[in-house]
Amino acid sequence: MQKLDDWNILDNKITPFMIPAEKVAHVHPDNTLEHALLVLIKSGYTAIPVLDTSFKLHGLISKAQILDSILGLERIEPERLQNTKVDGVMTSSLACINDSDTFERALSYSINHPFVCVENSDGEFMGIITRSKLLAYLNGYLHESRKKT
Ligand code: 2BA
Repeated sequence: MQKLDDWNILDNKITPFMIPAEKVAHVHPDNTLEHALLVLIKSGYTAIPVLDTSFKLHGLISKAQILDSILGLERIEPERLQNTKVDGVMTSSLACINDSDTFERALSYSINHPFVCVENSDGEFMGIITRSKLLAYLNGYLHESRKKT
């Protein structure tokens, strides 16, 4: 079998794998946790990006973070859902790459992140690249390469 060093796949641009911003479920930093939880439940996703009205990326919000934030000492306090904003609970630690970055960079980030956010050179959010899209492409590429050897 060929050595991975010989393959060009790692240098491929990432934009063909990107889910564009308009198809990415997201919430705003000043939305309530109640709204964020509704979006998360309706979309079916575990975590989604937090974007402002200019499509600038602020962080990520997950179902687990929201549930953790309404845990009281002795009971769950659902009233906090209406009184707390997304930016008080979201994490700003996330994986983000530039739209000119390579497949290799996206793949390396996706080891620890189910999705990687993509920004352009002006810092605008362009979309996300999911681990499953990268793995599906890599899987197809490896099968094709094996057939040729
Ligand atoms: P999770 O929500 O934890 O989803 C893990 C995997 O479960 C997804 O992997 C997908 O294979 C499946 N899945 C979950 N919800 C789904 C749904 N509503 N429709 C179809 N499949 C669903 P990936 O597709 O690799 O996505 C990785 C992560 O990227 C997701 O993690 C989610 O956090 C985020 N994500 C994916 N597509 C998104 C979108 N359109 N908007 C916002 N976030 C998205």
